Amino acid sequence: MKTRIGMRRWAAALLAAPLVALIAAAIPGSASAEGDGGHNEQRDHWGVITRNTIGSPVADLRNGPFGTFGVVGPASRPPYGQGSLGIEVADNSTTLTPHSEKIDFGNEVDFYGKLVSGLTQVGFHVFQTDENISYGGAGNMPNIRFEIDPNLAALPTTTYSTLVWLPAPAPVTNRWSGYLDATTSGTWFLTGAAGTATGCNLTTPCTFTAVKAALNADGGDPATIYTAAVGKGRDFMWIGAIDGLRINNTIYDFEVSGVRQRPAA
Ligand SMILES: [Ca+2]
Ligand SMILES: [Ca+2]
Repeated sequence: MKTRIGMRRWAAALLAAPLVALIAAAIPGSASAEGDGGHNEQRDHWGVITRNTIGSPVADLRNGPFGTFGVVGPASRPPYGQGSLGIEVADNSTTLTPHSEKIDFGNEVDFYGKLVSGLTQVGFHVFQTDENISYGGAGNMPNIRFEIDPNLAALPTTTYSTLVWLPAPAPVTNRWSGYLDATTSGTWFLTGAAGTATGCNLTTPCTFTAVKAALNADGGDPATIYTAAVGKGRDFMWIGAIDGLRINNTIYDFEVSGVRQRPAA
């Protein structure tokens, strides 16, 4: 009986869906599937996080890069769609100390309040160049950053830290990498007091599993996410691109038209 009611509701929803879409398309200003950029827009909350950006770096939803010249096949084009997030950060262009720039391109809405312990899949594809390695070594790579409330019992007044992924050197240069899995490669650290308390700081970074365990060890209120971002700085000059950021079961496909969500295979 229950199944039959469920089926009827499902069938009714299926029949109603095209009608809703038609109405949405017909009413100016209504939220359609493509979105209208209005107040109820859910599609794309991604952009430069102003608080975390220093200097005048570039985070540009761009076409390509297609290359480097002479490279053919899948490594010569963005892994998803036609475009990517181009990042350009200089190392000596502000009057601040250090003089380097910083960029965070992220989302301050959709991850807010979610549990750090709920992060199971994280990673991206990168376009790394030999020039970037000459500027800062093989470890000169962009990062994934989650601003979080660490909620550590030992630090009751510490409500902010950034959980940062330091990728391992890119496996290939001057072309697109495959998927770089942040849960199994590179290291993670926490900024500020939470880094000191957990032992997962910039000097002694941890594996993904270890930093999650360190945040969980005290029990009580769990660590929660404020924002998610990809970014670079402040350290070395870096000019490259990122595409296919994965967070759990969603792939964020950076395109000129915006950030498209794709279900992870
Ligand atoms: Ca793309
Ligand atoms: Ca806790």
